Amino acid sequence: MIHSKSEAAFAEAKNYIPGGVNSPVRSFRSVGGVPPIVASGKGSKIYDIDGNEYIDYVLSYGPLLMGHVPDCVTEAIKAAAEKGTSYGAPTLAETELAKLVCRLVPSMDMVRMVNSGTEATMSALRLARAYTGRDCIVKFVGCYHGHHDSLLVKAGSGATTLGVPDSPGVPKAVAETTITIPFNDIPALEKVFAERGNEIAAVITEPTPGNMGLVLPNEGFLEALRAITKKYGALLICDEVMSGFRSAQGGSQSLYDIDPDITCLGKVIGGGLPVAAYGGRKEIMQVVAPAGPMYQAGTLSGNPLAMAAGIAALTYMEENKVCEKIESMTAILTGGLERAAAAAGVPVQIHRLGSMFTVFFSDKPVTDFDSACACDLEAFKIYFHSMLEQGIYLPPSQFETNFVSLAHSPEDIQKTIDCAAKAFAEVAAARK
Ligand code: KE4
Repeated sequence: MIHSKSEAAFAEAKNYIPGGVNSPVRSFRSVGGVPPIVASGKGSKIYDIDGNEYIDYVLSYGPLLMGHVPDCVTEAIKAAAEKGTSYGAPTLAETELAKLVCRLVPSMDMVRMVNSGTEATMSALRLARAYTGRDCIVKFVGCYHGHHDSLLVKAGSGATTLGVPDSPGVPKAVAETTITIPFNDIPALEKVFAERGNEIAAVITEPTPGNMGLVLPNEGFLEALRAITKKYGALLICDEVMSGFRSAQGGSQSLYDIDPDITCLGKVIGGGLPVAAYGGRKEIMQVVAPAGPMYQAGTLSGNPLAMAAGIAALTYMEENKVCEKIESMTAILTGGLERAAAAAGVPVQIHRLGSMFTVFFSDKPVTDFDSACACDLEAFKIYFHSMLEQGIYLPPSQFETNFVSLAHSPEDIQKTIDCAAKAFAEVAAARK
């Protein structure tokens, strides 16, 4: 593949944007090389400015459930744009999307729209602190909930990818109110609550973490989490920004039958435009201004373009049973990847949930941050670049999750498996 135009464009971008990107993981910093500069996307494909075509498993890190520019979303955005892009006033579309979200995620009686997952989790924390009158929060090492101070502590995703899970700039006083424990570690959870239970406002977790790669909860872990938070009067915040409408139509809380007090959503809810949300039981959400005293606001929150895109995406998803269809396609893909890795003699752990999956380069189970970090990152690099050069665009980090869309065809899946067979063979050869 030729990448000369991307190389030149990326060099220029770095003169004006830190690292040349507006979000660190896009920089390829951890895998090396120059990221293709994307010119367009359609369906399951993206095209870079050198004219290369890729089957896309990043899909904007989750939002594009139907693939790039599905007609249902594009038409809705065009129609909304012709009427107006933002008003700073209430609109019918905001209530329509709120009602749709509350129906699809029954633990949410009410919901507030914001513009990013970071805003959603930041606001959810403030709400938990306001509702309980307590200051401390508990998070799990390797879970990523966005880049605000309280949660950028032992965070996953780009923070781990770039080796800065505890970012400079987070005040010590703030970090001290954030208690971190390993995911899937019930004894550690019980110890923290025994020692500081009456200080803890909430536990926030990705119920099925996707930011250390896709790591699944052990049997009984989420149930124990729900029980102990109830026992001590702490709130349970499920951060489903990634897993919402991805692990299942009702999110991971529907798969594990967990009833959180607050849920955060993002990505798919906006159909590719900036929408995120936090919501939960009415008695909790009534604390949010102007109904209650907890302040949170946003100039572009609930803007008409994003609402139109979200309504179109979620409506199409529900009416066409999209989640089920993509799940079965994803299972075919991961089955093929497992067979290809075995044939090449490369030990991998492949985790799949709904339309999300991660290939961990490890010969041991991956159940938390430490076991994810023990993966063979050199092997991942070889696999990643081999796939990229063959026209398969994967998230450029072992600590990310891959996504499949409705637009991924059986031919795309088979090509991906065939390319992976070659990539695994390159990994095996490099080990000799
Ligand atoms: P944003 O602020 O990036 O919209 O959402 C933050 C966030 C919150 N919670 C979860 C579970 C998330 O996965 C995210 C963001 N996910 C990453 C992908 N691992 C976004 C990619 C990026 O940082 O560019």
